[in-house]
Amino acid sequence: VIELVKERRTKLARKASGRRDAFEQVIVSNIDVLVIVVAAAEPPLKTGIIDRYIIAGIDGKLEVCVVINKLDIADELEKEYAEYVIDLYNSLGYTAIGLSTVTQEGFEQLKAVLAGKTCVFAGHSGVGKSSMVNVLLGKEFGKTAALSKKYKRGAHTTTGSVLIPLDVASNSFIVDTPGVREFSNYEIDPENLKFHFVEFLPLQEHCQITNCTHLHEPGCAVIDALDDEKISVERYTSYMKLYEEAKEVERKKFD
Ligand SMILES: Nc1nc2c(ncn2[C@@H]2O[C@H](COP(=O)(O)OP(=O)(O)OP(=O)(O)O)[C@@H](O)[C@H]2O)c(=O)[nH]1
Ligand SMILES: [Mg+2]
Ligand SMILES: [Zn+2]
Repeated sequence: VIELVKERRTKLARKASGRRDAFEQVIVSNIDVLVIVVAAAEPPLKTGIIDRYIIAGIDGKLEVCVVINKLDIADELEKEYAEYVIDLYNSLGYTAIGLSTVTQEGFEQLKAVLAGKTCVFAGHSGVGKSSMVNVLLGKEFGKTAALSKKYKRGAHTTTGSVLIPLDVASNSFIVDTPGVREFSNYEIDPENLKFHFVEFLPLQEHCQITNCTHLHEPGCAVIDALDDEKISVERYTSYMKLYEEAKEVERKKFD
């Protein structure tokens, strides 16, 4: 049989809700880099969605890059927080970049990530994914639109995923995707979740209890590291939240 459908090497997938059950929706496959786009302001920066995407990236065998856009409109506090978040993800080994499509700061660093790769831009609506594409192409390619005045949320301007050749000679492509209201991972095994948090991995062998969940056990090296501020409160909070969510899904399954 001639293989007409290429085997999926990598993927970005999420949980979608069907009429009866949740199912795995593959947003895009056979890409190299997941570029998670958030804004320093408008909409306000929250790290939870970054961690959800990182987990999807790990499961889909994707390289991960975190972009914090709209630095130009961030006030002092927002700028400080953006810097903190950039340092956090860089320290975890993910490339994190501060950006503005207005001042065009950060684009040299972004271009270095994109070179020779197929990348997907993903994130909330209105964070500036299509605006980034337009800056990279040097022309208005994708439609962009202001946030809704009333809700200060993205207007869901991009309606379908598009593959955009950035530099055919160097084999660089971007997939621009529609912004999401929220992002949920498909079927996380709660006991498997901890392996998606890279900073937990070198610590787990120092936990007193084998199979430690790092949530309540005595002599837990991850909780100790959290107390010593060696693990960020944001990342640990994401872990707790996602663990609870994954447990809840499991409970419902056996109901
Ligand atoms: N001040 C500022 N505004 C920006 C920046 N990047 C994008 N915007 C604005 O943010 C709004 C939304 O930008 P889009 O590029 O449409 O956002 P998107 O992420 O593609 O949104 P969806 O297609 O709905 O997912 C537009 O009004 C842009 O002009 C930036 O760096 N600074
Ligand atoms: Mg868009
Ligand atoms: Zn532990």
